[in-house]
Amino acid sequence: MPFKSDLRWSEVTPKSLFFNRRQIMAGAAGALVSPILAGRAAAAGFSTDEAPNTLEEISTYNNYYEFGYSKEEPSTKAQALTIDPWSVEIGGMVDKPGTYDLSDVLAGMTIEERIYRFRCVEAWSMVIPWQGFELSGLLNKVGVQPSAKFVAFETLYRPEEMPGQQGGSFPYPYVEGVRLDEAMNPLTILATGLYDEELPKQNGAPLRLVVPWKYGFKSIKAIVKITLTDVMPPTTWNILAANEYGFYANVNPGVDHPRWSQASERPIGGGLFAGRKDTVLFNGYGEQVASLYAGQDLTVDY
Ligand SMILES: Nc1nc2c(c(=O)[nH]1)N[C@H]1C(S)=C(S)[C@@H](COP(=O)(O)O)O[C@H]1N2
Ligand SMILES: [Mo]
Repeated sequence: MPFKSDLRWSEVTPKSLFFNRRQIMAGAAGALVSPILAGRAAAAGFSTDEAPNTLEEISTYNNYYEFGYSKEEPSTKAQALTIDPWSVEIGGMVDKPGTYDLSDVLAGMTIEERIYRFRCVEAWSMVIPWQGFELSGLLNKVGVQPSAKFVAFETLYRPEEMPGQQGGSFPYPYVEGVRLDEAMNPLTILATGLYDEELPKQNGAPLRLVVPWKYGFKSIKAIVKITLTDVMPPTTWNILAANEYGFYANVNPGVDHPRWSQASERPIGGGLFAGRKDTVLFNGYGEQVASLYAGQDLTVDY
């Protein structure tokens, strides 16, 4: 039974972890309850009933190369990032292009909790209780033109606050993209929060993509630009190593990374002696998304 309609993180988190989390929250300076949560609606059957990782795990084990290559650096270094004011340039094949203030992006969007499995291409995984809204809601608001086939995303480029962007060989800004039908799938969200709090900066505040059936690198952080286009957009990891990271990046235990197996994964926080678990096609979301790839060879379109 992977899906339940009405579970909240507080119900699926073991009590001990819950209290632990409360203590962490109490100690977190400046943790503000997001006003947009007032409009929260129940997630209609999209959340897993698996126990989420702790806030500490989710916010201290990160991939965010703009703040360093290690898992630990983003949780401290990202705190220097200015996320208010924030605007998102939405353009390309849309009826209402423009530079939208974050509050205009959020206007009319329904913020929901979505407890999703999250699988990194490096073969670790977590369960994360996001708050966010369906990307389709925003795309419908700006009006997608019939010619559009893909949605491209870009992360903030601000080297003075993102030390990883100062020099080096990594091509910034980080860019990502999905096909329009993938973008419109109700599982695809723009996340604004975690555990009923504002999204930590290291997790991509104030706005990051979450596509739970794809490897984590698709879930681009700190989005400042969204472009509707009719050509498959470039994506950062594909630019870096096309034979290792494809455009689709669907979680698939049957298609190994050239340098390691994708057949299993290491759940973060499982403890020293916790075993690996088998990775599931489309990260377990096949019922919702397998039809998007009917007729495609997933070993070619990896
Ligand atoms: N801008 C940006 N977005 C990014 C990354 C990054 O380095 N820069 N890393 C990606 C990778 S590889 C993963 S696994 C996830 C990690 O998200 P998390 O730190 O919230 O778990 O973010 C993705 N989004
Ligand atoms: Mo990743």
